Amino acid sequence: MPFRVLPLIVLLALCAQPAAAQSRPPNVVLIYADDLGYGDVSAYSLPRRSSSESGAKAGLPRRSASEPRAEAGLRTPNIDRLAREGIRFTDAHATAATCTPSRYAMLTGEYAWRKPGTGILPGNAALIIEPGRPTLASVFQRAGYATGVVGKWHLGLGPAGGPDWNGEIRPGPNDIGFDSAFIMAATGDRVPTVYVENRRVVGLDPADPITVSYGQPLGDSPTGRGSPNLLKVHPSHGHDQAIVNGISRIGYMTGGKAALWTDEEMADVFTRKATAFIEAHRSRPFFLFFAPHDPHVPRVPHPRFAGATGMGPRGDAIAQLDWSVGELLATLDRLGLARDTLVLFTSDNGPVVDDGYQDQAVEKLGNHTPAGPFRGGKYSNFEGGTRVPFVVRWPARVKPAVSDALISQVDLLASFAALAGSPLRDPRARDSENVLPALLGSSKTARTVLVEQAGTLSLRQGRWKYIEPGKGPRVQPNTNTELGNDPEPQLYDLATDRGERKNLAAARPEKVRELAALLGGIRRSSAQAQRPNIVLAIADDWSFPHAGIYGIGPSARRTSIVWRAKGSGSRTPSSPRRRARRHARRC
Ligand code: NG6
Ligand code: CA
Repeated sequence: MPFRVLPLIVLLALCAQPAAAQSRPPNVVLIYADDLGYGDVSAYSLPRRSSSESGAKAGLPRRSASEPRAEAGLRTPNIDRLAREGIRFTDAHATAATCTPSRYAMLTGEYAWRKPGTGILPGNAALIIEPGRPTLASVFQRAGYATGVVGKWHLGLGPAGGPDWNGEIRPGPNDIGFDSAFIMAATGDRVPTVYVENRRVVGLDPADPITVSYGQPLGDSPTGRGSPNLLKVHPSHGHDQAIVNGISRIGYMTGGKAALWTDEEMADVFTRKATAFIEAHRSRPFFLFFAPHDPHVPRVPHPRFAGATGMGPRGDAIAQLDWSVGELLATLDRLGLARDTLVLFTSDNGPVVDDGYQDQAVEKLGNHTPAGPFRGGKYSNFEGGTRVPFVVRWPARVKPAVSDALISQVDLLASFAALAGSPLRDPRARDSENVLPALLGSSKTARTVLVEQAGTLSLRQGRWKYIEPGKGPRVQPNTNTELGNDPEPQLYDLATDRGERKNLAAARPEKVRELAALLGGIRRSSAQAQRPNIVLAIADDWSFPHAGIYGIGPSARRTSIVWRAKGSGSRTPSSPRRRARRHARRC
């Protein structure tokens, strides 16, 4: 080889490699904890604080030693590592204060309150995401990613009427963009207590078919209500129907004995599946939606976590969750994928202490504040309902920081679509805003307004929070949650009152009116309203065209009408839109 050619080849090879590496989009791992509060992560309860957390911007005194802090027992070193190496967001929100609506909105880009039937689902509900609409998974799939979901689903399965647990379960995650799925149908406290892999119940013996009922009890199978002596974990409220693994649940179930899960092994099973997915797809871009069940009830962590925190099963389940996160991070490190993988850690709603089982969560809480400095928790209109831990790490692109940008999980669809290079243009995903610059740290701001969903709707705009009047109870006595319902409007200035203690509605009626009107506008906006219709009317002569304009009816206001006369040199009518509207009204 001539001497002159060699450096050229080396140079070309050097140039080619980084180019190829750069052109590969990042892997994305979305870790979605269940019922984990803002204050449950030690990076949030013992933080390097942002200006808004320290009160510096608002001119507040720094937090005093007497304010709540996580006690030494509850540490989340792996989630903290993500926060240290990435961006820790302080004003990021689940879209709702419970699971199903949060997951629905995050996956579809549509606020769940727009769609009836998206409340907390029973375990035998039909799939509530219609195949064909864009989802978090389908945008990655379209961009050539391998896509997978592991963990809690709670978005229903099967057609109207629910799934056939003994046959093929369709439609499900595989029909809305996931190449592979290993899930539980609903929650740990709801039957059926089995895993579903792609379209089948795992380990089902056809000779022992599953029957599920959310109405009548099935035969004379023991229940928590009738046979409390069979229980190792007792309910505190509800949860007194089918008994599986010594724990009574919501709903009745018979059969499927070989397929029943063991709660103590669930985190291991899901974590193994998640790390296997990463391993299997190490050589191509992948999107993994990893949705652990911890620390949702029933809290039955593996015995190796028993006593890990001194806070009883709730604390130990959080330690287990942190371990799962650590396993995923270690897998990325081992495979050399960490640098080019965006890991996003967050939670589906705020925290709850007693959610229906006598698991010592209340007794062993000590001075721990699961919702951090915020009021309320799961089920609540107050910030504790939706403001959750939210951390983004992507070593190749994202510099460690703390961000106060206002973000909702509903934004992940548009943002990840932009990240994957397949921008979203479907009006059904209209509530999703592309906040990628904030997620990657190049912008300090994201949304200007955000709707929070619990018993009623709230609107966030900058420092302001408006909670619309609601008829529900102020407190849920079973869970001891301040729900934030009030027949009067509520207005809080979160810059000076993040704990939502001082209702300013009476003092600032104009602000209440402004925010109520804004919320009303968002509520009324529809998919069609986002995109105008366009009618191109071409007149053959000067008579009004009868075809095309007829039938617009109520859509006339959002219809742009382009009026042209046929042929060159002819005049066009002076006010085509007004004439068209007048005509549409007559029709
Ligand atoms: C409630 C359950 C609660 C939990 C919740 C759903 C009772 C009394 N309470 O109805 O235990 O399962 O539903 O939680 O049944 S979520 O995180 O999936 O939204
Ligand atoms: Ca939840």
